[in-house]
Amino acid sequence: MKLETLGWNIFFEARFTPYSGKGLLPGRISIQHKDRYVLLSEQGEVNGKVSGKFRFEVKGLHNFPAVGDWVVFEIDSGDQSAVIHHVLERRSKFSRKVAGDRPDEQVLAANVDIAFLVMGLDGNYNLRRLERYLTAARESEAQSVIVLNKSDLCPRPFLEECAQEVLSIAQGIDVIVMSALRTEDVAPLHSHLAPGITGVLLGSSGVGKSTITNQLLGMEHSKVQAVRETDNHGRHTTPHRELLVLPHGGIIIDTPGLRELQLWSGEDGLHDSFDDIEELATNCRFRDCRHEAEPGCAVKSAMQGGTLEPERYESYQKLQREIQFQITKNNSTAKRLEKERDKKKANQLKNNPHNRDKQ
Ligand SMILES: Nc1nc2c(ncn2[C@@H]2O[C@H](COP(=O)(O)OP(=O)(O)OP(=O)(O)O)[C@@H](O)[C@H]2O)c(=O)[nH]1
Ligand SMILES: [Mg+2]
Ligand SMILES: [Zn+2]
Repeated sequence: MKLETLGWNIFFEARFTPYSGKGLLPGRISIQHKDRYVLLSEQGEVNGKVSGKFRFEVKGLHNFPAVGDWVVFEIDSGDQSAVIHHVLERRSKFSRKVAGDRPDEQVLAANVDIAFLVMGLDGNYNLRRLERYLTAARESEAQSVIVLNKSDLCPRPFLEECAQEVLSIAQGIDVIVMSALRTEDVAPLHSHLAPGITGVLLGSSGVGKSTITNQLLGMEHSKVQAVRETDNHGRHTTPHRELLVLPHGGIIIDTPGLRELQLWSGEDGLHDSFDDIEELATNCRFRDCRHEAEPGCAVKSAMQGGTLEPERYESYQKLQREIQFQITKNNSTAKRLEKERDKKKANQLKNNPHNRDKQ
């Protein structure tokens, strides 16, 4: 496999230079399965793990290799597996807060150029959820494209209404209306995925991400979930994120449906997604207007005048509260976790004679 077909370019080349010529090789993470990885490289597909030194020194979950990452590895002379020593600097990342209480960042996909935000034109359709996806996607530095899938299930008048609604919040982002059951419908996705460009498919479970992946590949690779099967064991929900090289050039990452997309630090994204509201607010009489009962509030009067949808304003407020809560929580828990980690490391050092010798 040539590195260029995997998305290698001068950015990564430059980051790899300090490691070249020492028996170290570049590879791209295709699958992550707990602590095991599948890498794509000039040597083909290799299975591997991070080195003991990496594991010991790494700070935070988000610094472990993620799908899409370029890593520096070495072939173990014994079992021929890959030993990962470094993760090259990311050009972009798509991450979320880890489910649960710890404010750990989980990188869902790295070095992504285009995020395809997939929504179904069936019961899955929800404009407010799309707004949340757009906000999170803006944080990633990837370009977003909205994909409204299952157009075959949507009666025409409703289809046009949905498309209009989505266009009204898309703010210049491309909107693709398609049915993944029709091969010709994936052509606009192909045209976004030029050779060496990496896309990721994001969206709820069952919206058709794997069906789209199979169409892009021109064959059945990812198992597709049969919606009519009610038995959970029969469902083919995608088990893990996977990076695949397309026959036309271009690279796609299929992901399992996101159950919860907790924003990591969506502040900048929030400003971009709702810049119409923020623009309005600059016309409020008071600079610190909360748009509640203040006189001369431009946001309130836009809602009364019908130029701003109250639902849009509500979701803006909701996101704002969520982000504020997240920031406060991150600050306090980050300090506590830092302490815990230092203590754990100190204990490991003390109890491990091998490490003690090295000190
Ligand atoms: N009618 C119709 N069905 C579709 C379309 N796209 C996907 N499906 C069906 O929807 C179901 C779910 O599709 P998947 O591709 O597995 O969905 P997914 O997004 O990969 O789901 P997860 O892997 O669970 O995240 C399957 O039964 C597909 O055949 C479409 O455009 N039209
Ligand atoms: Mg899937
Ligand atoms: Zn106001």
